[in-house]
Amino acid sequence: MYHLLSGLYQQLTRKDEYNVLILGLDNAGKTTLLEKIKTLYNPTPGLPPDKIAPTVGQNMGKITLPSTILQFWDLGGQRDIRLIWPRYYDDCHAVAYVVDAADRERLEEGWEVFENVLSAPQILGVPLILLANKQDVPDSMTVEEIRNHYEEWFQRRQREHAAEMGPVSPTSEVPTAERMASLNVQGISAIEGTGVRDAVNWLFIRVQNSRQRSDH
Ligand SMILES: Nc1nc2c(ncn2[C@@H]2O[C@H](COP(=O)(O)OP(=O)(O)O)[C@@H](O)[C@H]2O)c(=O)[nH]1
Ligand SMILES: [Mg+2]
Repeated sequence: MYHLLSGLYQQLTRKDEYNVLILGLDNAGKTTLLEKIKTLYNPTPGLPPDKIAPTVGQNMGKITLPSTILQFWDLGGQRDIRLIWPRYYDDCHAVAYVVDAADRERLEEGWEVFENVLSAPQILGVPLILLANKQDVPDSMTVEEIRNHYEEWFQRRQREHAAEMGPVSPTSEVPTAERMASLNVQGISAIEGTGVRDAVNWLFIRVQNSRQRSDH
């Protein structure tokens, strides 16, 4: 009887855990975002922005939602730390890619790294949101501008590749092109918290949907 009841209890209180990777260049605002998510969703607040040092290694934060735990992984964004990102791809259920919408100079570098993430086979079927951070900065780029900038960069890169490869275009580019058409871009301010709940909700809904699809 005890086993039956405890089994039932476990069934009713079961929470599925999902790993969400927060990726992007260093200084994009990944750690600030993670701490803001902790502050918004957990009883004990995350670190305030002035206590956040550049990330070496990883930071992790868990939040509890209805029948779900989202586990956010903020991996460092510096060049040599980026080499370890692929080790996390196998166990990842969603990706939030953060760009600094106020730093036009590093946007292209950000797209190159983004493209690298997208081209990983483990990431192909995984829900992905692009976060245009620092919307509170007065001359930061809007969601629309960020999307256009990425599309232009992507098309330019395609043309350069095509020129290098000759008339046969590489088929491996197709999934990326499709993905771009359905790419979800969300404006946020990790410091002020604007847009952060919307982004977390989107991730929550999408990981649940992909669970339902893989259940049968
Ligand atoms: N104005 C503004 N600054 C931000 C925002 N998010 C992060 N920052 C600042 O950007 C810098 C880098 O942030 P951090 O979270 O360490 O970036 P990370 O390297 O991607 O983890 C810090 O000075 C943050 O205070 C934001 O939404 N608005
Ligand atoms: Mg960091």
